[in-house]
Amino acid sequence: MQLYHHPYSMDSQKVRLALEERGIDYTSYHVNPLTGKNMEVSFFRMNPSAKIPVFKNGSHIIYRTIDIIQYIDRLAVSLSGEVNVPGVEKVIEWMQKVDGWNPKMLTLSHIPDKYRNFVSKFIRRVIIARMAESPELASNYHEKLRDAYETEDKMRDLDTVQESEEKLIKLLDDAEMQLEETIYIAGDEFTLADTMFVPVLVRITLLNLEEEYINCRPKVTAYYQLVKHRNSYKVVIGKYFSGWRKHRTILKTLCFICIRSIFRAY
Ligand SMILES: N[C@@H](CCC(=O)N[C@@H](CS)C(=O)NCC(=O)O)C(=O)O
Repeated sequence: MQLYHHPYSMDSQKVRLALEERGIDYTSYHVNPLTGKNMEVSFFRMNPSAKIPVFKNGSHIIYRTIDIIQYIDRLAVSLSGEVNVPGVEKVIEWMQKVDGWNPKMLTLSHIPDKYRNFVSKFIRRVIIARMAESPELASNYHEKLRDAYETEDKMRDLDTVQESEEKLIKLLDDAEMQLEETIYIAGDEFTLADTMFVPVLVRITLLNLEEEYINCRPKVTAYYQLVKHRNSYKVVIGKYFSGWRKHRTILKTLCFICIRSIFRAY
């Protein structure tokens, strides 16, 4: 089994937490979308959406995060011979609710224009370079270029950013209410709904928005502290986000883009 992912991608974190929690071994491939690695022909041919994560088991390839997580669950159940836990509807309901929030707009709106434009321009150049290498994939690459321009337009529309913020607030308010009654997000056991929800909190931390979104919700704050003790959290998140490590990946990425831009090596 292979997972194509990146430590900073929220959806990748969801899948990796599920894999760790279920104790499933896999081969890990890092694909950094900020350096345009997701546009490389071999990856792009397998996955023309260029999005991560992608999970591969033999010839079976799964692209949607929620589908990957449900597949992992079925795999774990069949490996361990256990029957599914009760309360599964609540778990699915929460998984879908969390899946409904896309972090893209909120994230981009908190990156200074200067850096955002620099990275976006670099990615567009990478797409054009890969398109020249593989003209047979041109229409798919064109679609990614269109996406990139559309995202820039959306960023200028304050309503889109506000919509994303409102959706996040609703999700966190619902979580706060739920956590008044249960220890975890879909009951008193840690479930796949939690593996999906924790990365949302991690993204808020990464954007330095804890004060605004987390600390004002006491139940969510306590829950976040609790899940940080889990081994899956330490492996998937802690390893990359504790102290100076948080800055290392970002710095490495920016250096890569700077050097490639200087030498026009896309
Ligand atoms: N396939 C995912 C979406 C994943 C997604 O949006 N991934 C982001 C990173 S978290 C990505 O790969 N962005 C790069 C791009 O769009 O080119 C799903 O539908 O659940």
